[in-house]
Parts: sequence; structure tokens; C-alpha cells
Amino acid sequence: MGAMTKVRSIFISDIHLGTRACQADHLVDFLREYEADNLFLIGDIIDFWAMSRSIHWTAAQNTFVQKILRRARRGERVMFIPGNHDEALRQYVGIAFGDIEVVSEHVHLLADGRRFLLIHGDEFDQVTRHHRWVAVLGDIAYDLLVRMNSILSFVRRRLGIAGYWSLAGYAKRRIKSALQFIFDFEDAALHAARLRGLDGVICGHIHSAVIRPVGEHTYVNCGDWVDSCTGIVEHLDGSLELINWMGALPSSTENTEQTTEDVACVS
Ligand SMILES: [Mn+2]
Repeated sequence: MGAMTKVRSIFISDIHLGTRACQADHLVDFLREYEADNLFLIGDIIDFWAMSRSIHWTAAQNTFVQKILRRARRGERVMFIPGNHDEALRQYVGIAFGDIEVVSEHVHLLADGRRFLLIHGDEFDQVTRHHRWVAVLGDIAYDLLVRMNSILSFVRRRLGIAGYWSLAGYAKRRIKSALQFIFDFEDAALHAARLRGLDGVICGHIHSAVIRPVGEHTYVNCGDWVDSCTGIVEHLDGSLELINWMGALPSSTENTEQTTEDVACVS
């Protein structure tokens, strides 16, 4: 086994444990690679919405939970910030479960002195905020797309059609307004950081990983472990890096902006 890479902090969100789309096996590999002082779980870690319909729980998902508990026990600071899919846990804000602190948001001081707001971000999403039923419906529709996609891939393979084609990806690209949605979301998230006099925000929710400098401030999104397998690490000097675990895109630092997708989905 190779040595782990030592970083100061790990930021991950939108894991959606309990769903078939959750890529817990890759996430476990990712966690094996990085040793940290802080591990921030920034919402939608467990998908209670999906689990109320059907539960898809794998051995890898158990391993992930065990790894988190073990890291907390060994002195890594583990903080859980509930999102909208695990909003049931918001009633436990302020409580520590074993060694895991549950908070609604947190201000993290980077090694270089910058201060970032850590928050899941569904409050910046005008759709889930004001039209919860749209979000729930969208969630069910996305679930269906993921299932249909595996059937479609099977059919394409049987017909000898080469290449991978994602129905969910296609559907998302077709939604032009999704781009505007992302811009609005980023604006609202950065605004919240500015109001608090902070240097930036690290959030999740829209499944679109990026480190984007905007003037004096920085917008950071952790991405997800459903489609893109992305996370953010803080190096020992306080610099942030987007890790693209499956290598579909090169990882990027704060100086080389990179997004995982042109268009993200609401989640
Ligand atoms: Mn969310």
C-alpha cells in the first residue's frame, strides 16, 4: 500500500448514500488516498428522500460509513453539515454523535488565513426553496432516468452501438435554463459569504464541482459522488484543489479553473 497524501482538509458533498447512483466504491478509494486534519461532509450525504421510496445499500456504502467513523475516532475532525436530502438530521444540529459534529454551517479558516463559509447550499436554490414539490418530482424523474439509462446501455450494447451515451446527461444538457440556474446559485452563495465578511464559500447541492475566483472572492463547489466523483482538498499551505477522482478531467487548482460539467442538475 502506498503512503497517503497528507492534506489539511477534505470537503465532500452529495454522496447520496442509499441510492443506486451512489458511487461509494470510488469514494472509499478516494478517502484511502488522503490523510487529513479536517473532514467536512457538506450535505446530501445520506439520501433519505430516495430511501423513503426504495433503499439501495451496498457493502461499499457500509465501508464508507465505517471509514468516516474510524477517522473521527482517530482524531480527525469530522463535521457533518446536513443538506436537503438529509434534512432530517438538521434537528440534531449542535449535537455531536460520537466524534462527529453536526452543524448547519461552519466558517473554516484556511492555513493561508482565508475564511470560507461551509454550507450545503439548498437555501440558495430558488427551486427547492419555494417549490419543494418540483424538487421532489425532479428527484424521482432523475432516478427514473438513471434506471432507464442502464436499460438503454444494455440495448445499445446488444445492438453493437459503440460508446457510452448518458440519457441523464443528455436530458441535463437539453435544459438550457439550467445554466442560468447555476449562475443564480453561485451568485447567491457568494453573496452569503460576502455578507458575512468572508473570503468565499464552499458548498455542494448542484453537483457541479468548480473552484471559481470572482473578484476578491472564491466560489467553490464540491461536486458529487453520483455522476462526477469529485471533491475538494485544502493543501497544507491553504491552497484548494479540485480532485477529479475518475480522471475524466484533470484536477485543477485555484489558478486553473475547471468545471466537471457544463450543466449541473438540481439535487
Ligand atoms: Mn442538495
